Amino acid sequence: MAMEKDNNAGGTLDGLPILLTGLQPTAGIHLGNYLGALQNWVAMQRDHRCLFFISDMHAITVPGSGGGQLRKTTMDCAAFYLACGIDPEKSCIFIQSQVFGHAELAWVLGCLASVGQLERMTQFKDKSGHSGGFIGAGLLYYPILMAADILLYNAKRVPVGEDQRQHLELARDLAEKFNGTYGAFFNVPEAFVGNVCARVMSLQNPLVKMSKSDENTMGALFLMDSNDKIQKKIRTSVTDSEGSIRISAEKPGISNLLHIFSGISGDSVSALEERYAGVGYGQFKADIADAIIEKITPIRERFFHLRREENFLANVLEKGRIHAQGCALSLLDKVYDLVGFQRRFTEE
Ligand code: ATP
Ligand code: LTN
Repeated sequence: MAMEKDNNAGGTLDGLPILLTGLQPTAGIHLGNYLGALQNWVAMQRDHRCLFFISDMHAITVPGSGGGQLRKTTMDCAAFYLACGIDPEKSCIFIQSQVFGHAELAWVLGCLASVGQLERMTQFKDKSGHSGGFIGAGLLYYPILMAADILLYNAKRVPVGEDQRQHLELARDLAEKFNGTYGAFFNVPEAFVGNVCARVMSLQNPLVKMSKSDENTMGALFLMDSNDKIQKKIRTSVTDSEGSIRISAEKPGISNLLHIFSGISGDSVSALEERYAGVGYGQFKADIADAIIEKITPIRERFFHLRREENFLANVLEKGRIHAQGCALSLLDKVYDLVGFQRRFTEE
């Protein structure tokens, strides 16, 4: 993971596209996060220069998520990255709040965004609607911080699920606005919305996405769930009474299970439809649960092992922090220069 901090023009580094993405450490990692994000990130390490970070600064926009719990879930998240196959020898892994520059660049970008633009964000509307009366300014500012995360490393590709696409659009917009205002500087990042699992749906309500914040805990399947719990969640997942296993808009529950099965097994949805023609839902669900358990068990074991290896984890994150900080400061200096801020005379 030898990245030269000044060598990232045009969103590439050493001839490879720079890829950046992150997860919020708000709770456990669920199957949507794994199939829609982590599993794909692992494969992307082959042909990208990757930065994977833990967006703890975003996490505090959710009321009650800070403090000791955040400290713990941040380390859980780091351990999950490694357990799922992110390789610290190939990729830079770091914690957002440990790198100076994210909040600073967010300030500069925020001065180019309109409040109306932020108020129109779907996630802001959803989350502020469920906020119980208090709408934190951080919730409104969240997409600007996300734009700063991306632009601070001049990332070219940003893998995100469907739910984050609108935020990516804002990041693109702000890159263009900055370039138009202060001179061409930022690469305009591209969203990288993956495969059929870009939107894994709730097991209890297949019309909404599987989410950590779902009040119905049977709707989300967490990588930390016991095998019994996995079997139970899949067995009780909502389907229909038609009895055929095929993709259809009228069969959101079965369609979701087929997508999950395909994401876990690597088999195409049509191959699965063929294999399960005439098979009952009970058997289908039992096979999915088995496939999930087979895939998740080694990840869970690696996770627990890594969580006990505190020094190893801390060293990986420190190495990532040092690298990310070098890139971030170098880029921020150039941004400050273009904006017209006075130069610092000391090297950090
Ligand atoms: P929350 O419930 O708080 O909104 P979340 O479960 O959506 O959280 P995030 O941390 O916001 O999780 O998302 C992490 C990554 O996982 C993002 O790239 C996101 O797009 C992806 N992701 C989240 N939920 C799903 C899902 N149901 N299907 C596919 N990808 C998902
Ligand atoms: N908002 C994202 C997490 C996130 C992110 C980013 C993803 C924060 N900053 C930059 C990609 C690039 C989420 O909730 N999934």
